[in-house]
Amino acid sequence: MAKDKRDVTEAPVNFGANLGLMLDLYDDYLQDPTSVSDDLQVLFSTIKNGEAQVKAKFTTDGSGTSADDSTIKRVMRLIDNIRQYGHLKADIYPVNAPKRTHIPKLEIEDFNLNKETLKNISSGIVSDHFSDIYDNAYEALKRMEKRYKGSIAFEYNHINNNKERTWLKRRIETPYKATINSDEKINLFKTLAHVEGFEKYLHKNFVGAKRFSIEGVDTLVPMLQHTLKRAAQEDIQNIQIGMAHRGRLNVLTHVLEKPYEMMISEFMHTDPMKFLPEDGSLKLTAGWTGDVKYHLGGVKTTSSYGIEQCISLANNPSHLEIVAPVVIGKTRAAQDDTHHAGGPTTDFHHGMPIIIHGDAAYPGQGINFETMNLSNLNGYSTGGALHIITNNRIGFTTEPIDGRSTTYSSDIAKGYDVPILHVNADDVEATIEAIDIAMEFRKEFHKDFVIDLVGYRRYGHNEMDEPSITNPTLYHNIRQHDSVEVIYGNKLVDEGILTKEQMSEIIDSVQKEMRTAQDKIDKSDKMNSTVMNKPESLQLPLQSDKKEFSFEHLKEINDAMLNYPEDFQVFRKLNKVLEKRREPFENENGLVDWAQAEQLAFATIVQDGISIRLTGQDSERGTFSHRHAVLHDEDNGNTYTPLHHVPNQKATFEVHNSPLSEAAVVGFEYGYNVENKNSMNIWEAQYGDFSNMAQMIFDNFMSSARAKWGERSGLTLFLPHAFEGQGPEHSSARLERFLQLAAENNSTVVNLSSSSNYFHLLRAQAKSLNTEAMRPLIVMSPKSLLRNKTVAKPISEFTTGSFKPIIVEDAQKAKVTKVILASGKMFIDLKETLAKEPNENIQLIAVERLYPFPEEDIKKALEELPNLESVAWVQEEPKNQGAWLFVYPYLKSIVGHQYNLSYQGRIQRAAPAEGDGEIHKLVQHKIIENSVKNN
Ligand SMILES: Cc1ncc(C[n+]2csc(CCOP(=O)(O)OP(=O)(O)O)c2C)c(N)n1
Repeated sequence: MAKDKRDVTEAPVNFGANLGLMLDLYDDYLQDPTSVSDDLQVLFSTIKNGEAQVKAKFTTDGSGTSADDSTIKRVMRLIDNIRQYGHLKADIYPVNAPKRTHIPKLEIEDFNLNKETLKNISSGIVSDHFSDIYDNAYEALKRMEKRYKGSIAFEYNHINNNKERTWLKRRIETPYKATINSDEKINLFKTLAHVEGFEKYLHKNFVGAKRFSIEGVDTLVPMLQHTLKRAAQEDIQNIQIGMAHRGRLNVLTHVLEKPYEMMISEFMHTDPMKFLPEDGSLKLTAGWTGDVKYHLGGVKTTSSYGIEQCISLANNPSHLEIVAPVVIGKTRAAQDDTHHAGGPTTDFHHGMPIIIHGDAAYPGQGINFETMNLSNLNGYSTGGALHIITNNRIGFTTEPIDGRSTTYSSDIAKGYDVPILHVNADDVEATIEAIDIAMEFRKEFHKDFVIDLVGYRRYGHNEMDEPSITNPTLYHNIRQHDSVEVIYGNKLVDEGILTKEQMSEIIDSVQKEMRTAQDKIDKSDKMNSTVMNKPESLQLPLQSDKKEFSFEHLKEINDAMLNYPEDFQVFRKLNKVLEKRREPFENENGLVDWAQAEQLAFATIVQDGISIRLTGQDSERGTFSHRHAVLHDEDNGNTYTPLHHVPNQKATFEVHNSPLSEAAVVGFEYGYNVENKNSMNIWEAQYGDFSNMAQMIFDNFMSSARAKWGERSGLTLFLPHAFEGQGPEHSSARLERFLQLAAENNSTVVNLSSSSNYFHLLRAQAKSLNTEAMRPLIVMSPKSLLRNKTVAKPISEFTTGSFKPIIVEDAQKAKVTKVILASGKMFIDLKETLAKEPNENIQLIAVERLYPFPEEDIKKALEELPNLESVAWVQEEPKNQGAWLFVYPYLKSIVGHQYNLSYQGRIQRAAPAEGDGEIHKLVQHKIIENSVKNN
C-alpha cells in the first residue's frame, strides 16, 4: 500500500559524543524511556543502579575505575569517527585509490589510545551489538575497523530517521555470517566467466564493434541475479530495470536470458529474431526505423529464481539517465490495481525498480534529483528503487576531478535520506552482501537504496577509443590489473573450492559455448531491407468514438458527482460554482463549460473500464481554479474526490498535485502508460511553456519510441496555451515544436474551441488506448476560454456527436468570398468579433486538429463556396512560431492558384509575446481588425 504518512522522527542522538552526554541521556531515559533512541533503550535497560553503573557498563571489571572519563570519551569519539568517516579509508577501489587528505582521525593512536588501555574496556562501549561477542573494546574496535574500512563502505549518518539509522547500524555491525556455500561460490565464478567470456568473444571476433563492455564492473550481473533471487523470496514478480549503454548487452543476455545466437546475430547484421525462444518467454518489440543494439530492451518471463517473474529492461535513448523516471512509472503501473471504482490500490511487493547509473552521469544529470524526489510521494512511490552506480570512475575521457564537486558520485542521494553503500567491484561476495542489505532495507522501510559499485573501465569509452591518449597513468594501472574472473577464481582455488584446471576449463567452455552459438547463424542471411513503413494501424488519424449517451445517463453521472456525503462541508463559495453544473440539465440555456465537459468525459471513460491518472502542478484544483477534482471540507480539511463516486464505475480515477518538476513527472506518466496501456495518463503543465523542461521525453520517447522500438504510448498532455497578455512565457506552449515532431501519424495535436469537442476528443483518445492505433495526444488547453460562454456548449452536443477536426461556422455559402482559418483562442476572438460586427462575406472555420492536418475536410469546406476568392490563416503566435510554417505547405496545396492565401498574425519574433498586457491588447486587436477585412 502507498504510505499515507511519512515517518519523520526526531533527529538522531549522537551516540558517541561523550560520557557526560550518556549520563544525561540516562537521566532522560529514567524519566521517559521512549525519549532516547531504540539502541540506547536496549543498552540502558540492562543497567540497574544509576550513574555509577553507566560508567561501569563501559569498563571490563564493572568497577567503573579501570578507564577514566577522558579515556571513555576518546574511545567513543574514535568509534563515532569510524562510523561516520570510515568510508574515506575503506578498501573500495580496485585500482588507483584516490589520495585523500584532511581525513578525520580514524586510528587508535590518533586518540592517544593503545591496545592495553582498550583491552581493559568492555566491548559494549564500541557497539551494543558486540557486547556478547568480543572480550574487550580492542577486539571490538578491530572488528569495527574491518567492517567500516573494508570492501564495503557505509554511509548512513546523513539519514534523519532514527529508526532507519538504528536498523542500518545493527545490520552493519552485527557480525555478518556469509551464507554463500561452495556450490554458490562456484556458480558465482561461472557467472563471472560467462560475463567476461561474452565480452572477450565479441572483442576478438568483432574487432572494433561498439559494445560498451561491462569489464571492470562485471559483478553487476551476479548482483542483478542475486537481486532477482531475493525478490523472488519476497514474491516480487515484476522487476523493471533501467540502464544506459555500459554493460547493457551483458545484462540482456545474462539477466534477460536473450540467447547468445541473437546477440551475435546483431553483430553479424543477420536476423536475430530467428533465434527468439519459441516458448514466448522473451518479448522483444521493434520499430520500423529501429535503433542501435545497446539501446534495446525486452521483457523476459523466467522461473530461474524460484517463482515466475517478469523482468523488463526498458528501451533507452542515448540521453543518459532520462530513462530513470520512465522505469519508476512503469513499476508503479505494475504495482497499481486500477480495475475497480475509486482510486487505485498499490502493492509495493508486486514490482520493484532497479536503476543502473553511470558515475559521471548520476550526479551530472538533474533528472536523477527529480526522480529521487518522487520516491516518497503518495502518487509516485514504488516502495523503494534499487540504484546501482556502475562506477568506473571515468565519464568518456573525463575524470571525477573535472566531473563533479562531491567526494562520491552518489552524494546527491544524501539529500533524500537514502542509505549509500560503496562496494569494491573486485570483491564479489561483498557485492552480494550489499544487495542483501539493500533488499532487507527495502522490505523494512520501502525506501530507495544506493549501491555505488566501484570498479574501473577495461577499455576506452567504447572499444574503438584509445583511453591512454587522455588517461595514460590510469590505464597503465588498469592494464596491469587482473580481471575479477581471475581474482575470484584464484580466491576459490586458494580456498580449495576449485582447482586451477577446473578454473581454466570453465573459462574455455564459455568460448566454446559462444562459438557453437555463432556456428548456428547463417552469414548470408543479411538484413538489408530498406522497407521501413509505419504499421497499418497508424494509417488513419485518431478515430472518433460514436457512442451516444442518453440525457438521463449524463444527468445521473452529473448528479452523483454533486452529491457529497452528509458530513462533508464543501467550501461555501466553491459550492455555488459547482452547483452551476446542474444548469445544463435543468435549463435549456444552460451550458457545459470546459471543466464540466472534462469531468463528464472522465466519468464516462471510467464507466467504460479505462482508468485515468491525471497529474501536474496543482492539477487537483487546476491552476486556473476550474477543475476542483478534489474537494476539501472547509471545517476539517478532509478530502472528497467526486470522480471516485461515479455510478457503475469500472476503473479507477486518480489525480495528483505533482512536485515542481516536468521532465521526471512526464517521464513517469509515459512509463506508466507504456506498462499499463489501459490507463489514460494525462500530464498537465502549469502553463504550457514549462513543458520544454520535459523536451527530452517528448523527443526521445513520446514522439519517436514507436518508430525506434515499437513502444506504444497514449500519453496525453494538457498544455495551457493562449496569448492573453501574460507576457512572453505564459502565452505559448510552443505548438510549433509539437508540430515539428509530428510525422507518420505518431501523435494528435489539437487546439480546441468547443467544450463538446473536448469531451468527444478525450473519449476518442481513451477508446484508442491498448489498441494498435493508440498514440500521444497533445492538447493546447485553454486559460481564459475555460470560462468562456462561446466555448461552453449545450448538453445536446454531448449526448450525440463525435470529435470534429474542423468546425465550420454557419454562413450563406454563395455570399462568402473569404475563408478565415484559426484555432483555439484566436478562433474564439474572431468569432466573437464577427458576432458583434457580422460580415456575410466571411466564412470562419475552426481548425481544431492541427495534426494530422485535416486537409481533406478543409478542401471539402472550400469546395462548397462558389464565390471564394481568398483564404487567410490567422494565428496569435509570431509568424516563425505557432502553426503557420507547418500548415503553409498543406494550405498552399489546397488553394493552389485558385485562391489567394494570406497570413495574419504577429510578425517574426524572438520572444513569443509582448511583455506588456496593454500592448498585447493593441497587437491582438490589430490582427483581428486586419483579418476580418474583406480580402
Ligand atoms: C545527456 C547526455 N549527455 C552526453 C552524452 C554523451 N555521453 C555518452 S556516454 C558519456 C560518458 C558517461 O560516463 P558515465 O556516466 O560515467 O558512464 P560510463 O560510460 O563511464 O559507464 C557521455 C558524456 C549522453 N549520452 N547523454
